[in-house]
Amino acid sequence: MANTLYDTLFGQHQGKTTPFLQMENGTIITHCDFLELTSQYAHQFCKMGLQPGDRVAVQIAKSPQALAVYAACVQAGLVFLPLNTAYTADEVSYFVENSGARVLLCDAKRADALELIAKSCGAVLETMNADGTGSFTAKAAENPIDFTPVSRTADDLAAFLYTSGTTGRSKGAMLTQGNLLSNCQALVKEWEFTADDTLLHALPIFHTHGLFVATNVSLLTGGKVLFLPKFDLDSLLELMSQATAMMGVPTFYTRLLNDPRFTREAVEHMRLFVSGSAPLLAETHVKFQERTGHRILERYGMTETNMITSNPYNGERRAGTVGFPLPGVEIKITDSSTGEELALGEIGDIEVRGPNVFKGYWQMPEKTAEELRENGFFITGDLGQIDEDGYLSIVGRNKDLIISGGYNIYPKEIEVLLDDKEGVLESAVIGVPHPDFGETVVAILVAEKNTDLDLETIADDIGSSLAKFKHPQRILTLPELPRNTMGKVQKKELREQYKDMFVIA
Ligand code: MLC
Ligand code: AMP
Repeated sequence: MANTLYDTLFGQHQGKTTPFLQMENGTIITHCDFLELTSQYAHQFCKMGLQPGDRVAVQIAKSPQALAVYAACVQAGLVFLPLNTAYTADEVSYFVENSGARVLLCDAKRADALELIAKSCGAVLETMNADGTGSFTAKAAENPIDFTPVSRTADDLAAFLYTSGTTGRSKGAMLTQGNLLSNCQALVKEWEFTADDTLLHALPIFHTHGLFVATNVSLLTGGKVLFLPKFDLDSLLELMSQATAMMGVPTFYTRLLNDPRFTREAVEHMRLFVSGSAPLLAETHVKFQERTGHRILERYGMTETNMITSNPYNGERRAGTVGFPLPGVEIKITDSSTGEELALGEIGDIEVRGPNVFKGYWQMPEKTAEELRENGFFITGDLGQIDEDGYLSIVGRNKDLIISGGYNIYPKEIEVLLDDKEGVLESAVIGVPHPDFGETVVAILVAEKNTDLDLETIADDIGSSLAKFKHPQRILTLPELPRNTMGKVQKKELREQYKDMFVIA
């Protein structure tokens, strides 16, 4: 039996000395170098007693070694579980425990904070630092540089990505080999990626966009990746001339446009700019074209579904829309209350079905059943509309979610912490427009009778258990929250009230 994901993304490059990753300082990691590391890591996981299907949780900086851990998991049939490096120990603890991970890889600087957590969850803690050193890599260095991939089917799990929920509890989205493979195959075709491409990669590799879209597409074609540790405007501008394509969240594009060095000449070699993970303002789209002559290609995806739709590579890339379903993917717009399909042009729930759609949430059959219908359609929680030419537009969300700089933040998770603070009667966390991050977090508190809230202390308290990007940028108080006749808090009203809070005049 084969391991198709491994063979197709990685194994096909066996023995090739072609460049895979080019680091900021010019260092090249060839496909062959990369696969040798991968095999050594796969051996190491086996030595640690891991069996196919076991979860490997990693909270490590973006590096070639970190990427090789992903590849090693695929090769050894393990489930890769990457975690945002901004997560606090409290947050990591939940993921390790919930997933039952057998290993937790982290930076040595975090080892003290995470050692006990790993132990209490029955996971072994090993370190891997931003420069690739660490206890895991040191142990793996003596291992053989080849490893026979463990047999896997398309239905076997390849990764867990945690996505927060409206109840405040994160859910582990189970992604199969088939989900990942079908999606990058579709994208390579749609976006015409070839081995001649050089992708400018400044996204994190703990999310779908940077890992399964950007990296898998490059692995499938054998193209080169300019692998930046993170988004840095200067590096991006410097390396742009060597690239042919870039993928980013809208913040990448607004930041580039705010820099006068970003000119038509600076993008002469580029053939494609892709945007996704958050709404791209039509205004950004237009400004980008005026400045560079390129039309950004906007696509739409989710952790649970990988990529769903894309504007056409050849054909009109329509601002404010996310294009058409990818080959093999079906979408429909349905009535939220009845589930019935709506007519063209009507606004309703976006549902999606196809080989890209995940298997369900780890150990949450009820949650899975709520969102993944028996007929295979997944209810995205996004509201959309399909126009007469077939273009999908996302017009809103049927889920209480804030997307800040491409990171998802679920208000409920913050409200639960705020409501717990002394003197707080209730809270509402909302997203308001932000010039850099698209949206940002604002918390509104109602104090208990005759209580003065110490907002600074509250911010500090909740901050210690939440990743920085989730911290409210402002905390305000109101005598009461607006409610409808059913008693439901009217967040729409609050969002309207505070929509100009961060707008630059
Ligand atoms: C960083 N900070 C953020 C933030 N990122 N705050 C709010 N929202 C964010 N997204 C905060 C840090 O905590 C820090 O706070 C300060 O900003 C500077 O940190 P930084 O690391 O220097 O930030 P910066 O490099 O400017 O990062 C911004 C960014 C980054 C937009 C480049 O967030 C990013 O790479 N986002 C991409 C997210 C992504 O890949 N999403 C894909 C999800 S997949 P302080 O207080 O310490 O100064 C998905 C499916 C799909 O959604 O369709 O793709
Ligand atoms: P995540 O759960 O992190 O995978 O985020 C998925 C969510 O990001 C989707 O449900 C959408 O709400 C949003 N999203 C992704 N791509 C786009 C896009 N191009 N435009 C608007 N929203 C998007």
